[in-house]
Amino acid sequence: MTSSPAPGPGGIPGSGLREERPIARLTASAIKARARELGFDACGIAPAADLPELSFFSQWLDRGYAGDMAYLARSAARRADVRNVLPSARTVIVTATNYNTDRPYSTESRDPGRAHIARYAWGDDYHDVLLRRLDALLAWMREMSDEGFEARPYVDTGPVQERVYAQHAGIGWIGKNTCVISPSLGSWTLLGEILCSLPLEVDQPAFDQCGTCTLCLDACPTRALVAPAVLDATRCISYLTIELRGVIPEAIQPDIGTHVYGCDVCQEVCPWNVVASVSEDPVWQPRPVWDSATVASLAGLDDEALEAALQGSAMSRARAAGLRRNLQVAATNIAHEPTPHTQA
Ligand code: B12
Ligand code: SF4
Repeated sequence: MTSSPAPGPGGIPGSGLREERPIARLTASAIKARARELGFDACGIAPAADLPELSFFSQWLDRGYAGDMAYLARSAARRADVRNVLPSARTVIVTATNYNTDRPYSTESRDPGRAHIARYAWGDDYHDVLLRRLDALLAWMREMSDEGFEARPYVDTGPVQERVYAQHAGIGWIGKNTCVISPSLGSWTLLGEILCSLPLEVDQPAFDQCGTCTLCLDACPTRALVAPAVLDATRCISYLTIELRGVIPEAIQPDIGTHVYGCDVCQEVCPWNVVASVSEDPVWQPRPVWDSATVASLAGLDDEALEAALQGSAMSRARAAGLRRNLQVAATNIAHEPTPHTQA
């Protein structure tokens, strides 16, 4: 994923030709404008520095909150600071992309058989979409730069604490639900970044605007948010339905309801998402198979149809077997749901 530095200024070696390159075209504001043209909804620049929130990560691991996500512990040293990933890094260019569509929230559903799938997974795989856009941004930066520089683009899977850099790039603050909340976009955004050796002008960090609100902590079906901005992933439906291999612990299964892939509840109840921006970008629009899906409709698909539906989607991470396990839990929960006659 490392991009090789572009040739420095001064011409094309051995050709006798001088390369024409106007100076100082690669400014922070030019990068942000280009990012918008490429489909990112926000872009900011954070310093590659000792940011105070970076230290929470090791405490979080020590408390066992990462569960079976062993890759997080394995890469802890690199995650502690982007300069452990790219020693020359001076700045982190952070992008946020709104993936929200106009469909209702899971918390608004009145159909007990409805299969809830996390909003970010309804369209194309965001890793591919955003990495392509970051590659395009980086290629443009190289064209515009008078000097060679080192850079690495990442979306989600890199050893980078993306939310911390997003906060320090002024994109939004880390909310009590741990999501980055932008005052203008809400929290339905996906992050991507370029670690960069250029000393670009950095932004002011975003400031916390959660105030006294605790709606997300109160609404979490599994009480995974153990304190403001502290998530015990082992209790989070997103972890249980996407990351966890094997059997979901029986005691927590009833609380999962009909969430069959990920969970959006702590964002759906957030006041900053009440009037959330909606994206018209075709890549985020729900695939017909997930739109209005029920547990029964998905359980009725054979393996071939399920694998085809997962192709090119972020849900391919769970694979058909994982989805079937989750559908089984959801079907049991529907069967145990009290009917209007048995309700007190
Ligand atoms: C592992 C992981 C998960 C895990 C753990 C999530 C978590 N909250 O830690 C699980 C599988 C549960 C998960 C779920 C989801 N994820 Co996820 N996940 C990641 C990943 C790969 C690493 C996150 C990480 O390092 N977690 C460890 C904790 C310590 O880090 P953190 O959440 O960033 O924590 C900050 C705060 O919690 C706070 N904090 C922590 N401890 C303390 C203590 C105190 C006292 C204080 C004040 C603050 C504080 O500061 C932390 C920074 O250190 C990132 C991508 C990346 N490379 O960063 C995506 C990422 C965070 N996930 C993302 C998404 C979209 C989701 C889901 C919405 C998907 C879904 N709908 O199911 C849910 C959201 C659940 C939630 N409320 O967080 C997006 C978030 C975008 C955004 N706007 O915030 C990211 C950034 C991926 C991306 N590239 O867009 N995810
Ligand atoms: S994603 Fe769902 S389970 Fe996880 S913290 Fe948010 S509300 Fe709780």
